Amino acid sequence: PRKPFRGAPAAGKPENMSDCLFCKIRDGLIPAKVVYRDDMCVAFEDINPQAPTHVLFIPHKHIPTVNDITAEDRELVGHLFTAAAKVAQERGHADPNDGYRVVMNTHAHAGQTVFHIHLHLLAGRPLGWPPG
Ligand code: IU
Repeated sequence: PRKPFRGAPAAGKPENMSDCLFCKIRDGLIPAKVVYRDDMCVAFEDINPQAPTHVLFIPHKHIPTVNDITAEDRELVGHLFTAAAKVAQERGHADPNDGYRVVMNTHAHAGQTVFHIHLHLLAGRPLGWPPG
């Protein structure tokens, strides 16, 4: 398994957002190929794509993991899915003969390496199941 990029935030200790890679991409401090942006989320091409389409959808709000999503984040998290579906459709992946996968990894066994939630959109090739 891959090593965590920054390590999981220590329990009970607030994540240092100024040290968050994806907060920096959100703010344009680190360059990324942004493909979609609105008032709630930003989407950009994954730097190490695992499929012909590999786009990451992040909320503007810094939320470290799925464990940290609260009831007040419901609209935000749902919005990540509608944004991902929109980009998938624009790229032709909404076709039943094509298809795509959306996934969020959480902590060590799932291989989470960046602790700002991100919805992966993967498409453009047959995707094996179950995932590794
Ligand atoms: P994960 O679910 O936390 O494992 O996904 C992190 C993703 O972020 C992974 O696919 C990386 O290739 C990607 N990424 C990126 O797009 N830009 C970066 O500067 C870094 C990681 I570091």
